[in-house]
Amino acid sequence: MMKLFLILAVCLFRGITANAAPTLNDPDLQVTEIVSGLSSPTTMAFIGPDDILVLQKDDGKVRRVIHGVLQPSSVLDVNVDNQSERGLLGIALHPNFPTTPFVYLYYTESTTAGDSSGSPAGNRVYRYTWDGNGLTSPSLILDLPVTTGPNHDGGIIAFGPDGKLYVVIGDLNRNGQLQNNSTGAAPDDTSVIFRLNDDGSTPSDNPFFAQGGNVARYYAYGIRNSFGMTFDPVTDKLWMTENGPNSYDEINMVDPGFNSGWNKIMGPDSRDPQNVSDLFSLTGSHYSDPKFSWLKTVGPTGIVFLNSTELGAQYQFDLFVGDINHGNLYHFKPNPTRDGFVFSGVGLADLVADNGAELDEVIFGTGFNGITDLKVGPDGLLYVVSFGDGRIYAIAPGDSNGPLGFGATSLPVGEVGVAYNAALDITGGTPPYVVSIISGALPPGLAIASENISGTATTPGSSAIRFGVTDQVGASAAKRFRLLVVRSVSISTKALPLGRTGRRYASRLAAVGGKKPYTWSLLAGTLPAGLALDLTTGRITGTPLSPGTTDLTFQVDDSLRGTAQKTLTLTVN
Ligand SMILES: [Ca+2]
Ligand SMILES: [Ca+2]
Ligand SMILES: [Ca+2]
Ligand SMILES: [Ca+2]
Repeated sequence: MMKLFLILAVCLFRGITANAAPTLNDPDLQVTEIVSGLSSPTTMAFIGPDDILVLQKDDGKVRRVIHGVLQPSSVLDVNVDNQSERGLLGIALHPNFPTTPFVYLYYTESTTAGDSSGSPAGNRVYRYTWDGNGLTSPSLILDLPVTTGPNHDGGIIAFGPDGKLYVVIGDLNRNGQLQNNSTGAAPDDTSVIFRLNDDGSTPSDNPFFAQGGNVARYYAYGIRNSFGMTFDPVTDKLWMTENGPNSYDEINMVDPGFNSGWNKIMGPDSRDPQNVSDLFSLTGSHYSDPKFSWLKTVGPTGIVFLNSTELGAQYQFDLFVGDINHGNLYHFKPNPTRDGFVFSGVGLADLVADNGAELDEVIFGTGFNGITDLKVGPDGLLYVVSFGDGRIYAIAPGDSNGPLGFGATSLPVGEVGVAYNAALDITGGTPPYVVSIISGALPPGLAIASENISGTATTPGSSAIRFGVTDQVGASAAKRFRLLVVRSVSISTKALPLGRTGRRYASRLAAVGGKKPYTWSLLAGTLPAGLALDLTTGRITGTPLSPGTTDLTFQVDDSLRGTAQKTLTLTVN
């Protein structure tokens, strides 16, 4: 891990960023870019829906992304030392944020008046107050060592479901008791996960509290370095990623008093020549094997449980992990007791990915160009920070149906008194859909149900209506339609002209309203012999053969299925 940021920095300097675009192994999911243009982003926090604070490692700036737009000015700019893995590294919101508007930051503070490389003052946790626009009123709540370093500074901070602040720092390349060297220096705040109250004071229920001194603040030790901590939303237990030297990266479940074994044991104890008896054991501590290890190191970083069903019920509460070396995203299925994982391949029965074939089972996505953080957004989607791309991505259900929209291009004309039914024909996105009227109103008598407009209009007129549609994953679209309702069709002919026996006769039935073309029929009565009705034009023509008077009931049908009848009298002299 120690060289990873440097390697990435070198690659970026040379312009070697031709990584493939991020891709996922699940064809039902897709990667969308939320924002680009970040400089070496490390970690992020959602301060609201579509409102993200994200940290930039090397310039100490906290940037804000609102609705996918990177705000031009930073909300905070601190003086960091950015040598190797030092810099602006970790962010956590107070559990009662924004009611309690505290934002906590972990960074390597510089001794200089600007950013520096090689002039660190300390690794420090400050508590800031979010005022709606910026981070103000810094208060130092934890002051940690920074030498030897310059790598293994840890930097992830997170509040647990117990309301306590957890802070991880790596070994800073030291070799004391906290690195399981019993004859080394006394506990010196390295290789540790701290557990603190929200003001930095020490909770009395910490595992080593009774022993006082430095160790009273510790929750776990023996950690080489970590770039990821998260809490299981089901069990409340702490999980973290740990970075091995040239073998054995780890995923650990961290109970109070956990000793991860570094630097006597890395990876499973059974694979390591040294044993638990070789460790430095604080009273009340315990060693546990990792729940998963990579034999060949990948630099695991961000870790999060997907506390949502937005990617499908099959992923709810599953664990996701990112790496910095390859830009891979990994997926782990917890076992029923949620203290380990379920694997299908026999090669992972030993909980170690020994080769690429074994690792394939847990690779969920690739091409993220150096992941530094994973978070579940307020929208339930999985967000990924790409260090190399300077981007935040979101993983969301794919729209294999295409983008959400309206299939209907216009609405058919309605007619007063005639049953109406028109489909807006929603397409794309992820059903089910919710259709609503954003502005305007449907003509009286019509209503919308699902994506259909139906009913019987009572009043002629023209309406402009803007419809909106939202799909299951919150995508939305809108479209404006005009809906014209014409008056009912009626026969306007008042009387039929008189006919004369043996003389040519011609008249034409007329209608108004509805929608042409009309079609005509004779519903009752019989035309005088010699006359005929043209059903298309409504013309009555011919030469009547004999005198008489007949009542004739005509019907007109229009193209909107409107219909009207009228009885007229035809007299032939
Ligand atoms: Ca700065
Ligand atoms: Ca370990
Ligand atoms: Ca061993
Ligand atoms: Ca194996």
